[in-house]
Amino acid sequence: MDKQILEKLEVLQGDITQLDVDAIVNAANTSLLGGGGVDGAIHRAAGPELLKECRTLGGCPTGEARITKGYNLAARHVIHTVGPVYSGKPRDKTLLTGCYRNSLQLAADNNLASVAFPAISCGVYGYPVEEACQIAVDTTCGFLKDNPAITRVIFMLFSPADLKVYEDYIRTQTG
Ligand code: AR6
Repeated sequence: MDKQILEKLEVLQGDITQLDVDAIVNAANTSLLGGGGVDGAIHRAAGPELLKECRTLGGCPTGEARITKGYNLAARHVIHTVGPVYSGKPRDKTLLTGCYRNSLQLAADNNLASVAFPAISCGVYGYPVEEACQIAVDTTCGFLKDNPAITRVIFMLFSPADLKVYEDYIRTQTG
């Protein structure tokens, strides 16, 4: 992988709601009306105005993404994407790739330079983090090659174990 592209990636552990970036990505469901996990945390931190705007969007199909303002978050925007429920079928990868690509496309369309992703689908949707990590990193690097205006992509992992998976995979790409 191109070194200049990899230098735009950061892998951190913690709470994505605390990040001061142009957009944080939410691992939502097709209703876009909130839920548990990172979705619940983002809605709590952003405040009720976020749900109000989400109600106007009419949901979002799996693999696609929608953008809202960030309200009480430090992040200026929230990009809501809907990951697949893991089934072990090839379509999982297509859909998860779509989540990353479509989220980054929205960032580019809105002239955003910094974007932070959680491990989409790796919580209640059951995607194995080793597989999801490769999709996240490969899709992001591919997108950044053609979209130099995005200068910083953070992968914000909640657990030390997930952090290590990302760090190890990115290390294999730098060699
Ligand atoms: N910051 C960063 N990562 C987090 C945070 C946080 N504050 N909280 C949880 N995670 P999940 P999914 C991690 O279940 O699998 C919701 O109810 C978590 O440890 O939030 O895509 C939606 O409404 C895991 O690694 O999302 C949907 O119904 C990752 O975020 C459904 O869950 C994703 O876990 C979506 O399921």
